[in-house]
Amino acid sequence: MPEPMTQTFPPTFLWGAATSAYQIEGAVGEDGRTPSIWDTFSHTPGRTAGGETGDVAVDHYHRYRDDVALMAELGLTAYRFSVSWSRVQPTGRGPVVQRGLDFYRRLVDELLEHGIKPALTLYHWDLPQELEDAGGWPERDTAFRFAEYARLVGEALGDRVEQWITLNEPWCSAFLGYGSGVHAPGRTDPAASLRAAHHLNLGHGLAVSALRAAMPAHNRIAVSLNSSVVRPLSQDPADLAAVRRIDDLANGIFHGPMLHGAYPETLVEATHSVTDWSHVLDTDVHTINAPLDALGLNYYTPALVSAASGEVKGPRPDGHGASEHSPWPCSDDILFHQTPGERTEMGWTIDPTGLYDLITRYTREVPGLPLYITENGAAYDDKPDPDGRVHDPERIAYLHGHLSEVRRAIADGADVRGYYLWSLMDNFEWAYGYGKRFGAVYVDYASLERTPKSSAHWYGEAARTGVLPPVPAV
Ligand code: IFM
Repeated sequence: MPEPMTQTFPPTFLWGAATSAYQIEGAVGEDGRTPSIWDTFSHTPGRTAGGETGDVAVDHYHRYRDDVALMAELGLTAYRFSVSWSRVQPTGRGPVVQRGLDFYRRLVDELLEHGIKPALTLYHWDLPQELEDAGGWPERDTAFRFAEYARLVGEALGDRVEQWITLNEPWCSAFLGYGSGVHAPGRTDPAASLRAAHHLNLGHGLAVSALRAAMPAHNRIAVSLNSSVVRPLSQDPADLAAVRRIDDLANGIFHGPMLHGAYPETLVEATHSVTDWSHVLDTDVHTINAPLDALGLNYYTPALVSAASGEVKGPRPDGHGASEHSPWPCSDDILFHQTPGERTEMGWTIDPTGLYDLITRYTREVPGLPLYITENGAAYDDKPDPDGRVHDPERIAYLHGHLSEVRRAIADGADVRGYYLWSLMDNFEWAYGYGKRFGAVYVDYASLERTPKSSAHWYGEAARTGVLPPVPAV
């Protein structure tokens, strides 16, 4: 029986997969690359599960041709990857290393030859270590270094890449990197995390202008935000106020200046005990508010919060890793709760309606700005069968549920132009090491052999037909 029309996507819809440099490339010491903060962090005892690092990762640096061929075989029409800053501009300043850029030229050419549209992310968390040694994102100069790097990459690849993304999930860079310390560089200073957030914003705005000056005018520039869907535990005014605070710290702090030209006043008030915001200079917000061509949304799970009654001590789980230090500045009076329902291997509750809510929120807030789902996916404990095949019906159900919500939002008027599954293949999941498998393609970490899981075939069929195939019975 044919699927209902509601499962049919627009013919121009992009069916992509996403990855990032440090999570897949390996080859950390080759062709002039120098350490990024993630090399330093992962090599620091106790920072990642089992002391695992991205030294080899899934060796994409050497296997990119096969990986692109596999994407094409599956039927994907788009691929989102990130550039390793310390591979193309090792110290974070000065001239580029052509050998580093050549890798991305070859990758992009290979994608184009296979009819796959590249989407290039400039920064997916791997700051050159020398820039961290000079102060990192809490330092204003890092924003200017980022813009310079953006210009260099724009000049080199702007002729063949049309879709550009400045930052991936700046919330994680600022608040997991400098607040809770579960991500590189592992600092735990609330004031530094707020300064980092501003300088990431400023770097984004400066990079947009630098890219526009360096690239053909038809190229499209976006940012990928992991905008949280924050829900209240109850309708109690104190819980609703908790939602507003977390929404400011998760979302408003980025989309405020980027999309609306101002930081939320409530954010500035709520954080006055750790910063007076004097690091924000008069013209900064105007710079950050550079017009965009699209917005990338990354979504995994919603947050459920309430006001804490009584004194709260110790770490409170918010789904972002275990730390004695909260990534949420000035929010010790707020509790995070586990949303009821089935969970993925990350412990993240599966709630596709959150994706619909996110899309419709931005459709309302920035009407006319095209949206892309630049990440969505799930980790499961996938294992090959004795016949070598990898069946992951849970991931198929997850993808079906979320893509159905994307389709529903489109039917309700949202301009969603594409979807990038996280992730193309199993890879280095940051502080969790290789223990969490997000891939549609299984990677045997001993042999580095790739095996498409059943979800890869399911997703490939969706990409080839533009229609969501049914979910197979388990
Ligand atoms: O693996 C990460 C990715 O690097 C950024 N977004 C979330 C993914 C899953 O945790």
